[in-house]
Amino acid sequence: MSRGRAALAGVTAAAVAIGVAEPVAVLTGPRSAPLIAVGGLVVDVVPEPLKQFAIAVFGTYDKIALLVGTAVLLAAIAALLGVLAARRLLLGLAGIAAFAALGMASALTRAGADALDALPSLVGGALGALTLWAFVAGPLRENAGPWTPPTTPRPETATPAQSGPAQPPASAPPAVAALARDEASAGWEPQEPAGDESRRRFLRGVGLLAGTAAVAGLGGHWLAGRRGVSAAREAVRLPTPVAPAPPVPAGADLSVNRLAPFVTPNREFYRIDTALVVPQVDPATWRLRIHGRVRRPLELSFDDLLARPMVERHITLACVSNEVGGDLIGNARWLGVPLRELLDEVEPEEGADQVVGRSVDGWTCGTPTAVLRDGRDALLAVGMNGEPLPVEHGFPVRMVVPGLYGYVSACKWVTELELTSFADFDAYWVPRGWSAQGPIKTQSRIDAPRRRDGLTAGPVTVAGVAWAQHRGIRRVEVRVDDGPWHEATLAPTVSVDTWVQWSWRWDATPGDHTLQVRATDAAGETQPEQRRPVAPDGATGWHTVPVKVG
Ligand SMILES: Nc1nc2c(c(=O)[nH]1)N[C@H]1C(S)=C(S)[C@@H](COP(=O)(O)O)O[C@H]1N2
Ligand SMILES: [Mo]
Repeated sequence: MSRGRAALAGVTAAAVAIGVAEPVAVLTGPRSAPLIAVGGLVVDVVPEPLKQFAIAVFGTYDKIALLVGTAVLLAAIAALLGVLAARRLLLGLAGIAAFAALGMASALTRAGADALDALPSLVGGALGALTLWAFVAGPLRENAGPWTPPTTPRPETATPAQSGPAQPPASAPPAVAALARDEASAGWEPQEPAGDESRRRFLRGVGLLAGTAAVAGLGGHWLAGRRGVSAAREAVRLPTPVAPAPPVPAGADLSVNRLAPFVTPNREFYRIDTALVVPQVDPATWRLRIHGRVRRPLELSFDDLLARPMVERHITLACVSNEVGGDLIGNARWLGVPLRELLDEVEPEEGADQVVGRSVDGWTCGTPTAVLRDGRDALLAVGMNGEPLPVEHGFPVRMVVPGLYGYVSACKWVTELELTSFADFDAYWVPRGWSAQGPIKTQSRIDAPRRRDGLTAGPVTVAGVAWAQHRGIRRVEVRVDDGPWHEATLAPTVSVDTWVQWSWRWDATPGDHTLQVRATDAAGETQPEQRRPVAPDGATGWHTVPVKVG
């Protein structure tokens, strides 16, 4: 078997393994599919700098990049396994078994996994191994005899000694000629078909099996998608809040071209999480357990939650991984139950200084109990901008806490609140090098003009947003080319928990210039010039934008 064929056989076997696992995963849940399960394990174990690199390079496409990367790596290894198998079949089969075991182990170690989650990798591995065997030693192997005895009658008078393959008429087209030759040789040498026949059978096998893998994979994926919760989400009727959101003041939106809108539409809201497949949580079976160091543990259904008085608030959510000038920030109108009220009911014990939010997928965040009870509008949210939470933003229920980065507070698909202490428990990102405490740092961003925008000399509107959630913004200043600072005009905003838009009229002169912005919070604290990276507790520095004026 040539190396090329052996490699192709290996890749086909891997494709079969991954493809047929998909329809099985329709039964056991998308997170048990081998590619997703292993990818999820990779997300949890890759070193933080690499993850940062992925976020920086691929932006929010890091997940697709991870899956494509995993697939490419897998194909390379599978090709190698094919070559290995051609020499010693057992080695190739052992390689496939090792991969199946990895897939099974990954699926079984995910949060909330049960024994059935091993099934997709098991079935995939078995059929992948069967495929490899078929190519290397089974019916699809090189020089294997035909599957069914040839029906072509032998040429009447021919004997192996005196007659070669029958010759087609000289005028026959090449395909017919090839066919004639094949049939003849099949008739003559059942154990040793000509190289052409063998190659054709090999390629037919590859095509058929790869096609089956693709159909099974895509079909399974599609079916799994139909089992999602979008219908359940559409059926949710959100209650009217007893405390509606204060209206957005006229003028909060400066409506400058390229400036982020005051309220971020759900479709444009940034998304950050460790979930390779969006958890599909059925509100009918959803439960929230509030437990741990409390005197009166509480369990709520979705209907219990909806029956409670709801408040609606604009709150600006920000990610700790947001670089200076970055867009991992958004402002929405959230509808939910105040977490303060729920905590009052369960009566936390003294010293239970941390509330751990736990998602259905096992992700955790740790929020200071004191912050949740200090009177701010920390919400157990069910609505976002007038709709049930979008599935990727945590449907049916998530946390939203003004003033804290998402990684310590904004648990999506939340199913548990556990009262504990910071001394006793580290949430997901803490052992990975991020600070246990994550108050949002004061920041400001220039949205208009953008980097290297071509501008014409004369008046130019410089505009952007600034935020210091739960403290509020007092002042925003802009400067050009390290010149004097100019105070920008602040648009009205809803509350200290939301960002604020600002603008400044610049009389631009021809040439290359640098615009810079800095904000001061309501306590009089100005954001520091010193640039610090996002880890461990949020970037600092002034957003700087080079522009060209013609
Ligand atoms: N279950 C779960 N919730 C999560 C996360 C996660 O990885 N899993 N990431 C958090 C982080 S880091 C941020 S910044 C916010 C982002 O919320 P969004 O995706 O709705 O913008 O969600 C938080 N909630
Ligand atoms: Mo984040």
